[in-house]
Amino acid sequence: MPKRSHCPDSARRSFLKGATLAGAAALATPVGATTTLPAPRSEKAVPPGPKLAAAEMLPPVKDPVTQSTSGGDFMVDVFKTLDIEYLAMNCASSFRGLHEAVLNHGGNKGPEILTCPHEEIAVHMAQGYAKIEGKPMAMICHGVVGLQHATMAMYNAWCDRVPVIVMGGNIIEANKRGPGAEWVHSAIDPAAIVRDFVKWDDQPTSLQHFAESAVRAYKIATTPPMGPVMLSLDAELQENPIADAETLRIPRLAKVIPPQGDAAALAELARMLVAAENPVIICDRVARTPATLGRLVELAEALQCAVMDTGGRMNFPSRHPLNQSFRRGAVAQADVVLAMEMNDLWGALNAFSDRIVRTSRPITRPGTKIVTLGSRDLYMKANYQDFGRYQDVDLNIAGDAEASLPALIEEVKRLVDDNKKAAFAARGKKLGDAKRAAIEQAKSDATIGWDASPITTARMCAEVYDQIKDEDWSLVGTAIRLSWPHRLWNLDKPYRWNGVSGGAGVGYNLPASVGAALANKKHGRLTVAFGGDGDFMFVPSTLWTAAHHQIPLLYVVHNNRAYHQEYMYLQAMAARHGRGIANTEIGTTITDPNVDYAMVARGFGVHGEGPITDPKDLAPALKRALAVVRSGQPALVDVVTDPR
Ligand SMILES: Cc1ncc(C[n+]2csc(CCOP(=O)(O)OP(=O)(O)O)c2C)c(N)n1
Ligand SMILES: [Mg+2]
Repeated sequence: MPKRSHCPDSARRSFLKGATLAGAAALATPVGATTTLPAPRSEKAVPPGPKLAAAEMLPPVKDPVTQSTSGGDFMVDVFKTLDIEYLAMNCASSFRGLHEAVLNHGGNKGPEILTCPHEEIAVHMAQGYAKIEGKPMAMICHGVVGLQHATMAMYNAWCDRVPVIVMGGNIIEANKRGPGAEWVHSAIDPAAIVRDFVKWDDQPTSLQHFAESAVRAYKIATTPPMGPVMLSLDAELQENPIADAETLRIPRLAKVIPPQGDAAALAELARMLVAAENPVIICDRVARTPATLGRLVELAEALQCAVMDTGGRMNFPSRHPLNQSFRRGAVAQADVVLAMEMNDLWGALNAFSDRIVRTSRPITRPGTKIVTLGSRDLYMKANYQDFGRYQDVDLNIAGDAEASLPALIEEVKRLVDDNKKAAFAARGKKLGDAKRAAIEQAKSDATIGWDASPITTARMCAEVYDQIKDEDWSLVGTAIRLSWPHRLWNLDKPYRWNGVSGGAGVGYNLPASVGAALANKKHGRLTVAFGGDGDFMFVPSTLWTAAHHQIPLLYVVHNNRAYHQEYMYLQAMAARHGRGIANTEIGTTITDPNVDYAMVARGFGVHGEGPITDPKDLAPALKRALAVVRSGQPALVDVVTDPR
C-alpha cells in the first residue's frame, strides 16, 4: 500500500504561522491603503477574522503520515466483484479517495479510469458501451456540479433503458467540509436532481452499507427494464482508514433472470398470430443479448410475417426478406400486430402531423388486434413524459420480450401445420418481393444527385460502406434522419447497430459512439459512426478522450452547417404564418464562421480529413482515415452536405 502524502507537522505549523501573520497584517491595514497586489491565497489558507480565531483554537492535529487502508480500497474491492471494466470520470476532490484507491489499490484495472472532459461525455460513453458490451460501465462525478453536467446524458440513458452505474462524491458531515468549494459542492440529497430519471439511488453511510448498495445498484440497473442508478459517496467514507475490516462482507450478485410473459398469454398470442391473415411484428428495444437476432428471425420465418424494426436495438437483419421496416404500409395491412419493447407504441401505430395544426390518425385499419409484450410498464415514473401517448391494446403481456421469445416461438411452431406452412410461404414470398423492390428503390433513390457538390447523404453513406463492408464492422451512430445505412447496408449481426439516444438529447452521438467503439475494440471490430455537426458542437472534447485512450473509431461528421431539424421546423412555422423563410437561418445555422471539424479534431490529437465538398475527394479521404482507424486510433472525416 503506497503512503498517502501529508504535510509533515513542521510544514503545517509554519503554514499556519504564515497565515496568522498575513491575517494580522490584513486586519491592521485600512481598506484601499495597500499598493501591492495580495499574494495568491491557497484555497486552504485560513482567512482573517473570526475564522482565524477558530483556527488558532484548533487542538493540535497529529496527521497520520501513513494510512495502510482506505474506505476507497474496499469500494474498489466491491467493484472488482461486479466485473466493472471502466470508470469514466472528470476528476474531482469529492472522490479523490476513491480515485486514488482505483489507481493504487486496484492497479487501474477492473475498473480502469477513462478521463473525460465533461460528465455528459462520461455518461454517454457508458450508454454506448453498454449497448455493445451488454453490461454497465461506472462513472463518477463531482458532488453537485459534476452531477449537474451529467444529468442530460443520464436522462438519455433512462429513456433508452440502458444501465449506467453513476456515482458522485459528497461530504455529508457539515463539520468535515472545508470552507468554500466543499460547501457549495455538498448537498443533503445530491441525487434529488436526477431521481426522476434513475431507477434507484442511495447514499451509503458505512462501508458495509456501500457494499450492499453497490451490489443492489448493479442488480437493479441490469434487471429489465434497465436504467441508470446513482450512488452518492461520502468523501470521509472513501478517505478514512477501514475501521471494521474484519466484519465487512461483500454480498454476492446472482445473475438476474428477467421475467418471462405469462405462459397462457403467450399461447393465446401464438394462436392469434398463427390465425391472422397479415400478422406484423414491430420491435424496438427487444435485443438485450446477441441471442435475440436469431430468435426474431426464427419467429418471423415460422410465421412468414412482416417485421418492422424501429431501430432501438439491433433486432432484425436489415436485408432479411421479411424486414419491411421502411414500408409503413405493412402496418396498415395488419390484422394482428405484435409490438415488443416499444419506446413509443402510439407513434408506431398512428400518423401525426404538426405542420398546420397538430393532427393524427391511426394507420392500422379498424379491428386490428394489438398485442404488446414488454417490460416497460414494470417500472415507470411520472414526471418526465417518456412513455408516449396511451394506446388501446387487446392483449397486454407484461414480461421481458427477449426472455419470452423461446416459449412464444415454440407455441407458434406447434400450431403451424403443413396447410398453414404453404399459405405462409405464399405470404412470405410476397413480402420478399416487396423487400427486393424496396431495396431497388432505395438504390435508385440513392443515386439522385450522386455527383452533386456539396455531397448527398446517400453518397456519403455509400462511400463509407464501400470501404468497410468486407470487414467486421459495427455502426454505432447515425445523424438525425440518416436512414441510408438501414435501407442499404447489410446489418446482419448483433453488433452491427446499437440504437439511438433514447431521450433525443443532442450531444449523445459522439460520446456514445466512442463508448461503443471502446467496447468493440477488444473484439477487433471496425467501428464507424455518423453524427450531426450540431451534435458535435455540444461535446467536441470527446475526441480528446478517444485519442488519449486510443479508441479506434471512424467518425463522419454529417456537416449540413445547421441544426437542420430545427431549421426546417422554423421554415415550416414561418410558412404557416405567411411570413416567408428569409429570417429562418437566424439561430438555426452554424455558419459565419464555418467550423473546420478536421482542424478541431487535429487539435485534440485525432486524425482529421476535410472539409470534403467534392464527392470525388471522399473515397481517398476515407481511405486515409480508415488506415488510421485500423492502426488503433480514432479519425474524423468532415463531409459537407449543405451549400452554405
Ligand atoms: C440538448 C438538446 N438541445 C436542443 C435540442 C433540439 N434539437 C433537436 S434536433 C437539433 C439539431 C441538431 O443538429 P445536428 O446534430 O447538426 O443535426 P441536423 O438536424 O442538422 O441533422 C436540435 C438543436 C435537443 N433535442 N437537445
Ligand atoms: Mg447539422
